[in-house]
Amino acid sequence: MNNMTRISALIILILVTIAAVRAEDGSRLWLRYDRIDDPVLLTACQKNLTGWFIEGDSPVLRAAAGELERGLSGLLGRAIPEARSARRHGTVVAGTPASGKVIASLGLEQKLAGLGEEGYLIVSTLYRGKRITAIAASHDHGVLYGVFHFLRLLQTGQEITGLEIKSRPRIGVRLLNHWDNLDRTVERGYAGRSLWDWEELPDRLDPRYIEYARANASIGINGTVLTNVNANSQVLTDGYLRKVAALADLFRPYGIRVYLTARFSAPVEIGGLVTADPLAPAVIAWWQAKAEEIYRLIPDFGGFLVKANSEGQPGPQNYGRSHADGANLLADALAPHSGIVMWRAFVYDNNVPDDRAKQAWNEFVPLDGRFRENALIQVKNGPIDFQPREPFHPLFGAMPRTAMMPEFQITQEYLGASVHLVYLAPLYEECLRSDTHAAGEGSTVARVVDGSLGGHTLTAMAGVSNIGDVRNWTGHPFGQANWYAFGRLAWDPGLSSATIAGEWVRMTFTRDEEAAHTISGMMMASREIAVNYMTPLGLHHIMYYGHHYGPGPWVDSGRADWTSVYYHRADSAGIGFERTPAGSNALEQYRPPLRELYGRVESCPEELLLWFHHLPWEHRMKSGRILWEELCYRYDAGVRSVGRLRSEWASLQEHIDAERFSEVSTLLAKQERDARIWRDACTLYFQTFSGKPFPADFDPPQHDLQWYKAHTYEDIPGIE
Ligand code: BDP
Repeated sequence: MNNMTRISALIILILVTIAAVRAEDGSRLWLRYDRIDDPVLLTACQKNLTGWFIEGDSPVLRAAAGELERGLSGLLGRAIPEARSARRHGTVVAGTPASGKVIASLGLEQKLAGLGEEGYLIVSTLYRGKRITAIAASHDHGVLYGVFHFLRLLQTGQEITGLEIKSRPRIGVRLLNHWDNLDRTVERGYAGRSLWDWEELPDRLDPRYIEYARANASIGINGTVLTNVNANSQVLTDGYLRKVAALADLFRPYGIRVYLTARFSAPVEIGGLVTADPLAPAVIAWWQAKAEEIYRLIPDFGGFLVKANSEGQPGPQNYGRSHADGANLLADALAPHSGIVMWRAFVYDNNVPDDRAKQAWNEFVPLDGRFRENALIQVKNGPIDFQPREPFHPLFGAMPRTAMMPEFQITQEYLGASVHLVYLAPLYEECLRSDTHAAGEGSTVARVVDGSLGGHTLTAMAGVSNIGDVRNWTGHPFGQANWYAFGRLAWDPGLSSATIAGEWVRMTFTRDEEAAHTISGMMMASREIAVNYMTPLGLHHIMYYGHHYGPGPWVDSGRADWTSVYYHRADSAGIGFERTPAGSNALEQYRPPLRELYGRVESCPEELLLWFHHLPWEHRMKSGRILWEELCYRYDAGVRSVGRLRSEWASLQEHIDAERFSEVSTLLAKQERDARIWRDACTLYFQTFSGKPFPADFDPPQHDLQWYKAHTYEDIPGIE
């Protein structure tokens, strides 16, 4: 190569490298820290932010420092290294009163007292005559969270002067549940393989582990259950525990503890015992020794999550013992080390019950008051299984003497996998805001969960992760919003899904007001749209057997309460699951005002109508249409609305980078295609019962029912 060729090769290489670095592959999540693009705002921020420093030194404070440096330098468009003091106007000082003299001199102790270990203050104040921003907390973790909050203000284009912000989490334990297997497959995962590379751990530590920890810390998540609820006891063996310890070491500076799923039969499978009976002394001793072993390696290990006696998982009932006996066995082993047990209420009886929706309540309510202080019951948001819409689970508010935590699904098992744009925060919010009436009006699920209703101090919330090893973490670029929203709501269940969407869009896509407004609007509409084209009017569990992605209302074989016909109960007389006293009476598990509300056809919200009632096809709906027509209308409206989402997205081209613009466009096209399949398949199938023609303005299905029954999906990640 001559010199000229060398130089041009070098230039090309540099350009390619810059392009690659700038590639918008979504890997930076909402922590992009790109330079503020509004010149007026940028100048104002540069003027008001001249430097930063962290008072004190610890791994957590170093993580906070790293984030401040990275965030401020990126957002302000120039390198801003750590300053040595607060002698200039516009310095950001972060720390605790114990870690340095600036924060100590501000007299914030009183205000900080009520904010706990994770809460923080962000205040604009004067220090020796200079205007500074103080990010103060009682403990280092609070400082880290405060730093992320401050950066969020900049990322979302908010004021950074005159600040007087106070925040503390309303829920103590804010967890992701990974349904990740040791072979790196992910149950109901649609974003590639598990992040945890068990073969390489503990020797090689993938840099993404730190990225993962940063992302979680930025939204307040402080724990992660690394393994699937359908557990493998191998993870509790020495070799694996050392791998888990390596992850715990990496996550610790970001305030994240690790937890594991405990397979109830582990004492037999890896301990050589002949029984796992929770009352057997040898079993008790085994778990105690196991806990000691774990805490020797991981001093801040969080505890266990357990799925027992459900869908084939072993549990205490195998030995004639109760869920309380099982949970307490593990709780006692963990208690000396301050660990907790999260015992799931998602239980499937071996016998098919008269109504699957009643089972958890029936099994758990009699056990109220029998669980240890360090045990929580982890309850899915609804009584069936992460459906597009369910009423809140009646267990919330029904066990006042027990700590209850909700489990939401972030991965979209029943909501279009990583292909459909469905923003789930409205679903989470709907559940959290539901009034259980447990102690009169205003006894919302959020108040059960944050402990304020029952006076519980141990509080927690879990989200089943949608994260995998694909470059953008979640497959669908908008899947990131569900991870983000879960964390934000776990910190403050009172936040609105719209506020969260607004933040996320500005951090992830654009700060252009109009464009951000359009994207938030798309997100806010998306869940109801999916309900319409999948399971309108309270229908549920009519997905295809196995993959749950497409429609399968005809599924009628196998265990009854795993079939669709069990749930929709369509016949020539009508459709819907009668849960009033005239049917299964699941209604009885709700408090009287709700029994009345849901129990009467006239007052039952239409979106839950077929959840609680079996109604004739001719039933007159609020729209004036009969039920059959309304059903067709809803399915159709769902598909049309996806068309609207597509054109809204198309209008945003100039505001979105080419890579993500085209990725989302392609996904929306697929979503429309598959929403249409839902609509056509379900209306054709239900027509075989209603015997009625399609409404005049209803575009007839594109194929016959046989075609839909035989249809398979070749291009959906994670679906076979
Ligand atoms: C269902 C999933 C199944 C899970 C189960 C659970 O289909 O893969 O194992 O929930 O939550 O939704 O245990």
